Amino acid sequence: MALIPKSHPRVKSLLIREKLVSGFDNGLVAKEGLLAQGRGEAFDYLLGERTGKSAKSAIKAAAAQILLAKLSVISVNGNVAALCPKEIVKLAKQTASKIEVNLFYSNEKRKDNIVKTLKKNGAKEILGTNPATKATLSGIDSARRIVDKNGIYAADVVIVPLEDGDRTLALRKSGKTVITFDLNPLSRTSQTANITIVDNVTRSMDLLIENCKNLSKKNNKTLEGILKKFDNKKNLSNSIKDIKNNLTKRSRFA
Ligand code: PTJ
Repeated sequence: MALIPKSHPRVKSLLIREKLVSGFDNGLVAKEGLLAQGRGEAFDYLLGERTGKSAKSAIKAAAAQILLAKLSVISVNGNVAALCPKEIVKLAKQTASKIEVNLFYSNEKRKDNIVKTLKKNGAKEILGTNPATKATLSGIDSARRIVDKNGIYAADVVIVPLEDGDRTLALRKSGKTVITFDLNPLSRTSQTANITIVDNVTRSMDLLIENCKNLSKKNNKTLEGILKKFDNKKNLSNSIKDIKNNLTKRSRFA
């Protein structure tokens, strides 16, 4: 950390990268997770590294959807555990959501490390490690098919930050509503989820918590109204336009 001066023009991005690197050193993040972060960084750059209007409306819709859920579950992978463990626990507490560890590159030791980190940040119950409550999600071949029967398997709303497209599709096919955070508006996950927050999870997780807190005072009719007005395809197309407009603006100064 000391190697990155506070005055560096790219300090925010570099510090996020450091979280991933220490997450890798501490056995939370898969090697491939570092590459996933790089892909995210590139899209973040194109988006202007800010939470745009489209991301804000997806965050509001996501909050309404989580508050309307019978059972919402936050799926945690290595990258998310390294980037925002405190916020995951805060979101779960604010919305009475469950937390489940679910890895693409499955590895028991890494799962244990993620559980320990979440507990250190205040989580009480974490699903996804008990073989006695294992269930299988159909239509998916990766390790992500193994879920907890009291968690993702039973959920009506699943929050899947930094996801791969296969499981999003499998979750949708099994009738669940999927909320994702993905900086790439073109990814299969982004295109398949019900609500896609095209933003860096490190910026938007706090905003989601804040929106959940504010909307928790509203009745179901108001929450349903927010959802009715939200159109994920249109919102994704606006995120793509945000990239295009940002590039147009930047090209004037090139
Ligand atoms: O810990 P595991 O084993 O479950 O593995 C996790 C990763 C992320 C490695 C795995 O799910 C994976 O390979 O994901 P993908 O297919 O690379 O997709 C990750 C998506 O997240 C990409 O579209 C990236 O652009 C996006 N992304 C990366 N970093 C961020 C991000 N989106 C939001 N915030 C970020 N910080």
